[in-house]
Amino acid sequence: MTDPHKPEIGVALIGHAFMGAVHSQAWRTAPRVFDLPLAPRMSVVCGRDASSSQAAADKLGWESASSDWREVLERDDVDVVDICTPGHTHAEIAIAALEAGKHVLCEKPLANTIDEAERMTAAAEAAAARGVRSMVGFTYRRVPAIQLARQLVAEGRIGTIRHVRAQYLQDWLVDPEAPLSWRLDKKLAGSGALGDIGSHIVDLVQFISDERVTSVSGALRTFVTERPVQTASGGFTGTAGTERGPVTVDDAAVFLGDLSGGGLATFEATRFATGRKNAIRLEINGSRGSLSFDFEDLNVLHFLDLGDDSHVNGFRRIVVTEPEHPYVSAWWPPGHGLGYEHGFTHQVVDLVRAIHDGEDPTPTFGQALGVQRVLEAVETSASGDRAWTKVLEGSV
Ligand code: SOE
Repeated sequence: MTDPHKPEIGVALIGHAFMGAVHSQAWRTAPRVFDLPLAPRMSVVCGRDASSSQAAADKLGWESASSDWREVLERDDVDVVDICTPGHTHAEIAIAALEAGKHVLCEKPLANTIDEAERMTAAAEAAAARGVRSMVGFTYRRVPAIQLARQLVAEGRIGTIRHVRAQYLQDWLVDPEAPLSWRLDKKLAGSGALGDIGSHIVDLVQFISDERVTSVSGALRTFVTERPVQTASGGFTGTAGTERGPVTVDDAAVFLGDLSGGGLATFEATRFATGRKNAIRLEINGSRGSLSFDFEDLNVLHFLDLGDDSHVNGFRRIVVTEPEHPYVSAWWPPGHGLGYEHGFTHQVVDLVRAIHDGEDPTPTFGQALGVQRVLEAVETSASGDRAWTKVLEGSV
């Protein structure tokens, strides 16, 4: 049911596994919590299989189901195409959707190859000239504490950035018998920890600092090279049979980066950080102060101001749950805190507002291509003798 007093904006979701379910919750929730200028209508969910797509429609709240994304692009009740499929399908679906005049929200990483990402960016820029918008799902940008971190950097409160320490630590592959899912297949996922979670921290560092990673030196490692093939999907682990198959992506990526403002960054993205579940850890040291964040405590930002009197100088713990903080006032009374899913709702809110206002939402495909170029430079460095490798400039 949509708000009868507002013009509708019809949405199609392509892919209804883990990410599709999270995006569905965002589309359901956004108009109920935020005052949106357009009323999202959850028109259709699309997957490869008709009966599981219908089951997803019933469970996740979509009006109808389809097993043909091309047919979905022809529908008049679809204005936005939300792409939550594995990376190898992003380019074809996104480009066709943009050419059909549909706004696009595409999950990260933007694509599996630079060539795909460039073609997607060109299509997005051509579509923007016709008023068709596009956005990439680097959702963690919309965590209130991350927004506050960017604001503090922009206000000059930590001064010139010297060091960035960025980690994305998960442990869902520590067990060597964990199933071989699509995320471990280079043909489908493009890369492993590097693209899946390394892309998030590259984006976050560039977003918070408003600087670019200009060159890198990196190493990639696959610790477990063969696993039991996944038989039934269950989140990103699922169940496995007796057949075994090769892991064709990295389990972990570590790299150093030069920042355009003269600072030095270290990055670590791994699915083998035993005991760490979704620990996105960022620490930024500047000439006037420091910031520190950990997604496992996502309502908190630590901030040190070198200007404080020396006898009270130290990190202060800011609980980012107050009406003054980005997005928070629409939710619960002060102090009650947000979780993983809220960033996805904020993403939908910002996309719908941008479409209504005729503006290009961020992150753009061009910005995501910039992230992709960093990942490519890491792969180039890691495949040789880990030499410093320049990140190519330019959007397309
Ligand atoms: C799996 O590593 C994953 O689901 C990523 O693909 C998401 O982008 C991240 O939000 C959580 O972890």
